[in-house]
Amino acid sequence: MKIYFSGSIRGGRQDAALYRELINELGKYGQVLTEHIGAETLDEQLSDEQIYETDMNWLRESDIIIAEITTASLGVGYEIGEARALGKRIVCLYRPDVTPRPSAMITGAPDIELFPYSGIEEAREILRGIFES
Ligand code: 6K6
Repeated sequence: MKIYFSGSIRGGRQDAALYRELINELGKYGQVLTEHIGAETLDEQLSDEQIYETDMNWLRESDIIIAEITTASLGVGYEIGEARALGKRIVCLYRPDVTPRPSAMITGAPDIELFPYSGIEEAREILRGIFES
């Protein structure tokens, strides 16, 4: 199982530690192609063109995309749209206590599975349900 985890980078890094925990959890169910999303420091070596090319290849390769959408990010929204066009299974997690109403283009889209949650323990339960059912 190849998992594409999507989370905010230039949209804001306030949830980076939570992304790390989610990525860690996802590692129990498959290979997370995008572990760097949880990195403490950002790799500034790659050009934007290299980032785009690499990420699009990983997206095509992946079986499922898990996006944490609490922090609004253009890149995450773009990846969700591309994943939909590629026919991938898309799961979006968000914390309504922080972001009660994520973009309607995500919450209103057919085929996108949406899971509100309050913290890592609840996220673990949700992921268990997704990967073990
Ligand atoms: C980040 C962490 C370590 O190195 C980096 C360098 N930057 C990026 N590397 C890989 N993917 C990126 C990078 N910047 C954005 N992305 C992709 O866009 C990721 O797959 C994220 O899910 C998404 C975040 O978009 P923004 O608009 O918040 O940056």
